[in-house]
Amino acid sequence: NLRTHYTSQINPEELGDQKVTVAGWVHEVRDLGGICFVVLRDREGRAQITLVKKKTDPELLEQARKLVRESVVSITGSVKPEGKAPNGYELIPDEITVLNEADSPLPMDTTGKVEAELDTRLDSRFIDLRRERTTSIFRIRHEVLKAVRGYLTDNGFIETSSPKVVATATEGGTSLFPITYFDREAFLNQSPQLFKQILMSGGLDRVFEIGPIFRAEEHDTRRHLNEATSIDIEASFCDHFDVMEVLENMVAYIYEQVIENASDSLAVLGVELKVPAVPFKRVTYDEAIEIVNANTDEMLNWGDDLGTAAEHTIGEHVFKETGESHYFIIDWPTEIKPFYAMPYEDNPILSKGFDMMHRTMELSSGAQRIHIPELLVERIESQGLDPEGFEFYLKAFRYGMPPHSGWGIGCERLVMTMLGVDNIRDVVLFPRDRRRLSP
Ligand code: ATP
Ligand code: AMO
Repeated sequence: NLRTHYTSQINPEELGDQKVTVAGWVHEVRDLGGICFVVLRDREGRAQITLVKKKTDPELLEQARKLVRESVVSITGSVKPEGKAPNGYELIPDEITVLNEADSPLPMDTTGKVEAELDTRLDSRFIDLRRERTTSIFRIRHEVLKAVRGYLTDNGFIETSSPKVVATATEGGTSLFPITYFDREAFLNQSPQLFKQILMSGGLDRVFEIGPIFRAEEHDTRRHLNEATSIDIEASFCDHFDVMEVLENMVAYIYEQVIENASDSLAVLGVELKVPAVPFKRVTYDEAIEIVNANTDEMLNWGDDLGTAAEHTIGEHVFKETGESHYFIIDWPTEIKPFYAMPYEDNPILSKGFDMMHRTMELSSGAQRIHIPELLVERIESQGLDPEGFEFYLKAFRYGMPPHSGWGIGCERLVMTMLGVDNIRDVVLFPRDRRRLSP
């Protein structure tokens, strides 16, 4: 047996004097002459292995003293209560097996004494993950995705998957990664958009997907990735306000679940979470423009898109007013929303598209969609796109397409804003950006 217990599973009251086997990395060897301490680290914590010179087989003691930091070992010993050791116990070892010896020096420091640059950490992610701080982020990400699946499943959504190799663009703004698909040109998908809409014609009624999206964003920012994880939903017989409710309630639920299930990880990161209050404030596009024009030198005209600086101004304004970081911007000009966003029937220059914002950045976009094929063709053309390329999509609208709505939220932006992380790369195990294609 290479392991019988995680270090955190050993209760000295229960297991006192019993034999256990722990396995993990050599965190530290402290040789004080008469006594030698080895600290073993596994995913769940640390254990102290104590070797008293007078009471230990000299060969075993010598082996312990020579352990190389960060090597992988399996150690069998008996449990002894010890108030000063991590988890209140120490192990008196019978046997130490080195499973894989680490080279030295290490590519980066693991003790947290020296804070390595992000690039260094990403180059050696396997070592970076041995730091509690880094692991905590990915434990929280797991809780976030678990909460998403739970929330959406409980609300009648079916989990689906759409192809990532596609023939057309969906999100006009950003560019595509072309790939070779046998003898044809193809692209990596920017969004499940067209497919999740087709599923509405299929009658799946409420679907969600958690999957990669690819965007050939040229710029190098703290909040853009070239490969991101998108959480998407689509729901039939709903308007945009209905799916906005799903979104805000889901976000509040995610925060609750993270607080409930990942309090240790939050503590490691020094983050005190507050569940966002629902409903989130709804700011209209017109109000957003007014806020920017009243509070900054920037003069926005009706019809302009909101840039990064404008988003910050609006975010701060809403935060001052409500004490909340999350809010919606609704009633956007139809012209600056994607072709699939439904214009208001009584005022078609405005669309039923919305953005869900965090004080610091956009988190999500969504809309009620156009379900009328003639109007959809008109909108595709007016955005300078060729409806012919969308035939596989348009076909689904001609044989019984219900009114429907949906949204997409970036998982990484959700996690980074939750944890107050500055750089999106910190919340991705192996980020893809302009410069980084490996590991
Ligand atoms: P879209 O949904 O339009 O494809 P997005 O989801 O990537 O964009 P963001 O990137 O958050 O949304 O864009 C928010 C705003 O920030 C946009 O109005 C955009 O013009 C602006 N923006 C995007 N990239 C940069 C950049 N590198 N520097 C400054 N502003 C930027
Ligand atoms: P949008 O293009 O706004 O909308 O994308 C939705 C959300 O996905 C995240 N996101 C990104 N995160 C990191 N790096 C990127 N390059 C990146 N691009 C997008 C953001 C963004 O708010 N089809 C629509 C959604 C819909 O209407 O259902 C769409 O893709 O958090």
